[in-house]
Amino acid sequence: MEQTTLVQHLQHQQKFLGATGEFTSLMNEILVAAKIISLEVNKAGIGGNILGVTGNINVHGEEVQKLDEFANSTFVNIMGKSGTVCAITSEEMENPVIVSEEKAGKYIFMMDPLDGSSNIDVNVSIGTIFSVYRKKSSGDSVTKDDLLQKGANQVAGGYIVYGSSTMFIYSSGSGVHGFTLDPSIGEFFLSHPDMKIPVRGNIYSVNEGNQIIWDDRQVKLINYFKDFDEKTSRPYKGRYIGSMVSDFHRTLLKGGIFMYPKDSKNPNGKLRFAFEASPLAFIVENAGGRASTGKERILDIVPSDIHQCVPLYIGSREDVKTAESFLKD
Ligand code: P6P
Repeated sequence: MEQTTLVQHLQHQQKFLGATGEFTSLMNEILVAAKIISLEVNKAGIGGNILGVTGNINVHGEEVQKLDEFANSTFVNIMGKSGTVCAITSEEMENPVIVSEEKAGKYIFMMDPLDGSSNIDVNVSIGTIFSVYRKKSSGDSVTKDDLLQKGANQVAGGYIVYGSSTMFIYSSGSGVHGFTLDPSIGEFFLSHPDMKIPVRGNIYSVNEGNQIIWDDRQVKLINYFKDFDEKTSRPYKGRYIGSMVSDFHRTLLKGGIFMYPKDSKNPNGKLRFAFEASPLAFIVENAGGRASTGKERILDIVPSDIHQCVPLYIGSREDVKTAESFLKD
């Protein structure tokens, strides 16, 4: 069977765009890091001491797992030497890494290096989420505005899910495409061309353990999904893995809605705009879906801080619109 690699796919996508190849090279370096991390994730628990916590706390007050740090340093080293990026921001790093001028390229790389890492020790799928932007400012130095760009400015958004198979899903604005790693030869091949999310699903995904700290509108919305109504396929099924990449991947494939609402503990939500909400919003919109804070389109947001959090409603277009009808003023 004819197999298509990511590089072949990107070259076909860009052949009329006069691309310089720098973007293709950047994306290929992401795959190199993904293969290295996939190997570590899949042998975690066998020998080595890669499981467990480092004893450090990240900027969000969360325990840093050893694999978090491994994933972060793997991406920083590989992307930093790729010659394609001038800055790297990460959920695991308070401040950006600015690449030295002789190694710098024209892109900015933002990532959650290993999302869902609290699930590592219980063998639940985890993932990497990333965004690529162009440096906007002229001159050699990277400015604050370069790092705090509107979500819609993304050149590409994507994620890698380290699960029963390792998959790489991305969009560069021309559809959403999935590649699956063939571990026997260490290459990713196109397995899910031009992915589209169902217009409406029948699954809602949220941590209902937070119900006591939600506002009334959110409680009413969840009760709507649980009510009986044959016309709108309700009650919906409840599914929540607690690893966003896995919950999102299921939503992309099967439809429905994933939610992480604001609550009295997290008045701006828990998920990070730059490293979680924005890249997945870019993907879901390119697959025909919708992503909002409940009031505002995620991709219209211009963040004020690289670690800014936002409430997130993401998935099938009609299901997110239903959520907005309960949440908008
Ligand atoms: P909670 C993992 O830490 C994460 O950032 C996402 O992967 C996941 O969706 C969410 O937090 C889970 O949060 O509060 O439900 O445990």
